[in-house]
Amino acid sequence: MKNRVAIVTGASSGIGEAIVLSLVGDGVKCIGVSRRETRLTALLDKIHKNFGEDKFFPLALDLRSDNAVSTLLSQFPSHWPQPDILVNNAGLALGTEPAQNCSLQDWHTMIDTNITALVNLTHAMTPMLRQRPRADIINMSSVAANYPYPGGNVYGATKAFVRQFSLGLRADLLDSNVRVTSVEPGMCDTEFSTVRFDGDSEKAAKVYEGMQPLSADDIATTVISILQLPPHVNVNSIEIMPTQQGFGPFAVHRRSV
Ligand code: 8X3
Repeated sequence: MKNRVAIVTGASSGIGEAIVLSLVGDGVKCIGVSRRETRLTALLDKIHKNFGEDKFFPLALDLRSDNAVSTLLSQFPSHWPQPDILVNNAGLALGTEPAQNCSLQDWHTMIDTNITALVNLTHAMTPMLRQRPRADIINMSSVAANYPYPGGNVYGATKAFVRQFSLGLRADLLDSNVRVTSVEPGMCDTEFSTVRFDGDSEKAAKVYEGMQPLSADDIATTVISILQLPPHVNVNSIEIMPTQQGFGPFAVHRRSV
């Protein structure tokens, strides 16, 4: 993994932060993108202390905004090789209400963050990645892409987009050295549920009560294992659930007789 350079979005917390720390620990230089400058600075300090200088380059950007991608491209550290790993991790869920009660603004925020920002960055990076002797795109999807559940509506649909877009990229990049993987985690104890419940951390904690969810480190370990596979091996998609999460029967709504 030495001499490789990664861009990780959503780098300031949770799965993104864990992936950055694992990559840097493995000798990969990381450009970490997040809207939260203070959190990125804290991560930079942590990396300086634990791994030394010139390993992490923080970029405080909102990838949903118009000029964000060109700003990102123009600010790569010029003494580093061009990036050859893209981890599209930034994403969020908002709410678990049934469709008829959802906020349209929340739906748009999920589409803008989980789809539009990811597509914008991938579109900009793909030509560059194709030029590298080897390259990887890791897209953070979800089990919600594969299994509908009540209240998952637009969140699940955005993650289904991420999974199918990843497979489509594989088809288009077949003649290159770029590998693409859709990573599809189940319940993972990060800020995910607190964000989903609009900052209500008590409600969020209940989601994981009495069971052991995945941790951000579990997902980072999975991502590193995928990246470490030999270049001729491509993991197309990988679904990961806590052992204590499973599947339910089909729901049937019966009319009262
Ligand atoms: C979220 C996974 O199982 O909490 O991406 O819906 S789950």
